[in-house]
Amino acid sequence: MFVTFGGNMQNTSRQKKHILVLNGPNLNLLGRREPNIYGHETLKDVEQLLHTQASTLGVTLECKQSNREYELIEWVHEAVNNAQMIIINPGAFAHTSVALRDALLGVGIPFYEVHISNIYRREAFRHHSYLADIAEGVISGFGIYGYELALAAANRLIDSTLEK
Ligand code: DHK
Repeated sequence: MFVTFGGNMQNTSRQKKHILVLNGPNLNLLGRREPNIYGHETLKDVEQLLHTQASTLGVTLECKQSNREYELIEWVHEAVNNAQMIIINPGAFAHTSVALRDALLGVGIPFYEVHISNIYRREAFRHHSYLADIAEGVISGFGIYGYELALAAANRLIDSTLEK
């Protein structure tokens, strides 16, 4: 059972740890998309890595990708029923979507924002994220390793919340 205290999710059963991993537009093209920037691994490779890491950590994961803003928003809304943390690579929606920001604010689930590339070393329009200031943390420029860092950190954050 999940209850909300001041916007933070708490698992009163102290058992299952569940994390939602969301990838936004064009991340389905990982592996073939600008490999000099995004690397050679596919999204499937990334998700497999995360599932392996999750089972070691004792966390369950749900990984989803969409090119549609509304779909990502609906998944954020649905996460209120089962996820204690969200890891999201919003793709270009980071730089455009007030609606995705509002959805994350609306559910109050803590989240980490991940970017494969270092967005601050790229075009100026990528330097601003509508999510960054409401995220627990932002990881940018570590390649796909950024997802693994986010998962490790999310697991620790959930543990620290459950201990309280
Ligand atoms: C992915 C995208 O699709 C871009 O629109 C962002 C981000 C950067 C990434 O580095 O993962 O600007």
